[in-house]
Amino acid sequence: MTKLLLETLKGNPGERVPFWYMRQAGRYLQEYRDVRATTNSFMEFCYTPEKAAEVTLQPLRRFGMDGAILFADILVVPDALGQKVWFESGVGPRLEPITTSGQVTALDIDAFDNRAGNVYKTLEILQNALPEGVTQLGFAGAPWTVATYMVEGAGSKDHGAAKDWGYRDPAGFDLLLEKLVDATSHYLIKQIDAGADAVQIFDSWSAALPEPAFDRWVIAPTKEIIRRIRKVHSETPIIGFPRLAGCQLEKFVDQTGINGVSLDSGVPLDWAKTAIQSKVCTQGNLDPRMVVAGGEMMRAEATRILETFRDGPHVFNLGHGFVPETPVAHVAELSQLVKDFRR
Ligand code: 1CP
Repeated sequence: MTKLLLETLKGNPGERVPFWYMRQAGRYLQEYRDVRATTNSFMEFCYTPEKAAEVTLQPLRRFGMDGAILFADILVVPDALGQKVWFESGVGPRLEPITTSGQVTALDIDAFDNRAGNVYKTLEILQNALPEGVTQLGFAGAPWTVATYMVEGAGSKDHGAAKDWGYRDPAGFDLLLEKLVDATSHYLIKQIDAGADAVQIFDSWSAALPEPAFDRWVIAPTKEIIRRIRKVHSETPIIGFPRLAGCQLEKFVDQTGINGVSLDSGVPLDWAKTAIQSKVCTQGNLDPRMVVAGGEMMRAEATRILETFRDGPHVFNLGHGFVPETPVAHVAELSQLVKDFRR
């Protein structure tokens, strides 16, 4: 059976527009909360293949998405490199900050698979458990976004610590990004080996970087990761998500050689149809808060997205992840609307 999402990412759209949602697994689902409650630490939860595979499948049973996104987190990479990572409830991710080149050198790529091997095992379980026709998506955070957490030691609003390091000591900061390029390329190649049909690189914090920084910290590392993956898996589609990159999106597409781009909700549709979809597959971009609200606004905007991109390859998705308070009934209604739409 052909995989509609995979074919669409390769530039061969079918009769229907495939869909999946960022954070389709997560706290808005009772069954996720039930499994989550059986493990204390979030990282340990990510590293328990049976549980991670189960929560990957849960949203598909309810809503019939065309894609199953591996359940893990972007912070697996620093954790597997040996940085201490933990999640504090009500606060979010915490890390022991890395601020010197000495600490970067100490990050140990040779031991990476001791921890990340659990994630490959999740994908192996899913290979046998996935419904027919469903595309398996792997993912990783992009080096810049992962670096913001590694340097700050937590999530941050302005990524001040990472920027300060990069602007004061560009060569030193490059060492960290290079280490992340090595780890992330390896990690994504191993995910594809273990069954991922396509992979997404999340650059959630690529917003508001000045042009030279965007070129050096977003485009260059992403381009290098893509080059390394293609050397081994030349046919596997790669989706980029330089969130809130605005008009830098166009050069991101031209210079990285990415196969698909996930659009945040602020990207104007007609512009993206001309500037992006004419070159690669587009994905997105319903505002997740519209699914919280539901109703006519949600239906109208979802339909506008489907109609704008109907003539080329497009994957229906959100502009960012579901929030925990999203009503399940709204997700069900949205999913039916997308499934019923014909190109
Ligand atoms: O138990 C919980 O519900 C904790 C919430 C949660 C979940 C469900 C976290 C903590 N991570 C995840 C899983 C996750 N994270 C997935 C797989 C599940 C799916 O999408 O269905 C993916 C792809 C991610 C990716 C991720 N993690 C990103 C990139 C995408 C984005 O949201 O921008 C980022 C930035 C993270 C870091 C992270 N993980 C979790 C939290 C609370 C955060 C911090 C976010 C912040 O700094 O605002």
